[in-house]
Amino acid sequence: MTAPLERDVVVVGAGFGGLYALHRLREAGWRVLVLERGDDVGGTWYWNRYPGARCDVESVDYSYSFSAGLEQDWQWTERYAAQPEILRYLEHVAERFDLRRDIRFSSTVEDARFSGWHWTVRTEDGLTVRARYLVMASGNLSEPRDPDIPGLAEFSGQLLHTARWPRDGVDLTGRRVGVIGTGSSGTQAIPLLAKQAAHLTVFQRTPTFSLPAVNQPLDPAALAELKRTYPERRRRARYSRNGQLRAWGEKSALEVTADEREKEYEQRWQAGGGGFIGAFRDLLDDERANETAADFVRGKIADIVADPDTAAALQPRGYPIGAKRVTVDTGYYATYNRANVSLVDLRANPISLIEQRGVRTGRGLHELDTLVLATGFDAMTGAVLAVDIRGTGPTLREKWHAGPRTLLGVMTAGFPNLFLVTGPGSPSVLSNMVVSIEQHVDWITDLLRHAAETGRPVVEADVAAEDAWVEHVNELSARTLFPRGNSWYLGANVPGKPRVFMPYVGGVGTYRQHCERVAADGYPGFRFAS
Ligand code: NA7
Repeated sequence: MTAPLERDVVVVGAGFGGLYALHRLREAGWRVLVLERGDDVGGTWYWNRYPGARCDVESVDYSYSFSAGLEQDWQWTERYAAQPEILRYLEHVAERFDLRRDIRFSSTVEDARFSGWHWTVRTEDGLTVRARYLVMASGNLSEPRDPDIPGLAEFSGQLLHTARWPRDGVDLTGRRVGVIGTGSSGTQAIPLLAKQAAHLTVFQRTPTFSLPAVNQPLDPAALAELKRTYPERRRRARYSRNGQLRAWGEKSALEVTADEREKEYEQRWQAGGGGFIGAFRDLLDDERANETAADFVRGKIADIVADPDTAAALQPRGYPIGAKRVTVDTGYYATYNRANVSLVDLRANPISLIEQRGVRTGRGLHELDTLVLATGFDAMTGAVLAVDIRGTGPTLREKWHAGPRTLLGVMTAGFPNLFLVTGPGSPSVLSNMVVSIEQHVDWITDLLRHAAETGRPVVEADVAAEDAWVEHVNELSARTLFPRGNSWYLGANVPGKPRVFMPYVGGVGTYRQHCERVAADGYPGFRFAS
């Protein structure tokens, strides 16, 4: 057996989180090694190459703020950047900050053990690394899920998952294509698949509330002007509700007249993007307020979709808008007006079986050449638990069997010197991820400096502090409508996964201020030892 590599910190993942962790920790003087399962940088944006893949946060905000030079030099071309542009950006970051020399690619981490005050991390291909600290930057939406549908393996056509799209693309010209799933990935891919395929059949289980992106090219003059005020823009994003500069309505949807409400919704619909959900202060808290927004979107669907039965099947009912992540699309509903697109409502006609030649539902066999799975991810905990992590007591899989438990979403008791970047219990997927990633990595870096300076390098979350945080996170979400949808936020999309609302809903700014106070007070709730 070869001797293990020795480093100060092992980081798992080379997406937005891992790249910044490498840069920041290396600058702070630590010897860092990143282990990445892909063969290049990019994380989410390396894997999700399906047609239409695009970020639903505006590009000027969904980008690093740590380097003024980078910020000024990089030219985003669209309001919402598409996957190839974001991947080019991350490749540029890797070059610019000379990151690749400390990344080992094609390295899937299998297990990690804490003993002798160190983590020993092993990869599938037999590499062993010993490090004092382990940072999981493995992503929240990075373990793709295949649907549990009998017969999936029997399908003899081409089977694709949006999150594992072939690097060289796929030519669907002349093909009969089916898509299962109408979340963000499905709604982004469907309009483009429809343009290429001979026929597209969409298998829809739960209709989504989709909002128009109103994506557009960025005007260079406007971009230059924006860049002049970047520091202020970033500062505001860091202390905002979700890491984006959205105008959040201060009124209740129920205190204004129906006309005023309609006007506000219409204006936000026309402006595009997820800002719609901030039209009134109580849309995510009050069922009746929420219903007014849901009604508005259902009305839009009826206006756009020509066939009344199809429109009715596309209209979401029975859960609040926003409780499942709203999708942001380009031409999604209008796609159903195409002659080569059909919708199968799985609530009326469930899939009974996937066969060699296609998908069988209550409406018979839908013959397909290609089947696209847009069926999502084992979100938030999937990638962390894919690694067998053993601390000082039960394994992480055992500890989290009833749902994840963390202190601030950044550490979990019983696992000294293990850090999570944007883990469950932090704003994470409810925020602009880049803002949250930078905040977590900066905070972890400061904590490690504190540990080194005080000569107590072993740090662990205290169980009582963790219990209190978990309770606080649960209390906050229970006051909202978020737990009312069968969403991946709750783990509801994975059969058998405990139903726990995982992100912190209190807002990015509030969370950041809390973390700042914890650091300023000498990290209460965290125990340091030598
Ligand atoms: P999502 O949002 O989890 O969407 C997955 C979709 O696949 C959703 O419509 C599911 O329906 C559907 N699905 C999953 N399993 C099945 C089965 N067995 N049968 C039929 N339909 C199924 O994943 P995405 O990749 O679209 O987006 C994830 C996030 O990535 C997104 O929110 C952005 O933040 C980026 P369901 O709703 O469960 O009934």
